[in-house]
Amino acid sequence: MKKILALLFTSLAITAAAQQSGTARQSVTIGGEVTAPLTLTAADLSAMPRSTAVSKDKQGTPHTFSGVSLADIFKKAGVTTGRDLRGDNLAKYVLVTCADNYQVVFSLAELDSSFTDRVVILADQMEGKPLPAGTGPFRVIVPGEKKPARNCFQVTAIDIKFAKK
Ligand SMILES: Nc1nc2c(c(=O)[nH]1)N[C@H]1C(S)=C(S)[C@@H](COP(=O)(O)O)O[C@H]1N2
Ligand SMILES: [Mo]
Repeated sequence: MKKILALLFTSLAITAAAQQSGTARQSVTIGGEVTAPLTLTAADLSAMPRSTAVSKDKQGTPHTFSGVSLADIFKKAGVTTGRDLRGDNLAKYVLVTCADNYQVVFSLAELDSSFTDRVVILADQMEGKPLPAGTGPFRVIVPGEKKPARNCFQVTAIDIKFAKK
């Protein structure tokens, strides 16, 4: 019995440690108001068109990130974009969830190329290398913001939701 408890405790501790260091999830799910829910791995992302985004860190130092634009991910998942992003669809928002349960939202329109030229990406590299320890494997990068609080790291899920009542 003691052995079983010890084993159970060890496995729980390992799971917790993996979650802390971000090694638990090596994929991002795209769900909610989509026609084709996706689970994207690093290999899936590397097969998609690449985009870059420059953003300053908390210290004010700029970094160049690369990955796949949320717009291209949304195209693949079947999210309403462009001409279809009107009427009730303007009440849709994007909820990004991270391994530490940090969450940020965007309105769908603020990520759409028919509304803005700003390209928000799901980055898997910084300065051409995998993301620094504890911030990968995937990080949302929002260029042009005054602070990097929405550059959420260890992203596990991106869900499209409807705010409309
Ligand atoms: N998953 C996750 N992402 C996060 C945070 C967090 O607590 N959890 N903090 C945010 C905040 S408040 C800031 S200021 C930046 C810090 O990023 P930097 O280390 O690149 O400056 O990360 C953002 N991304
Ligand atoms: Mo912050």
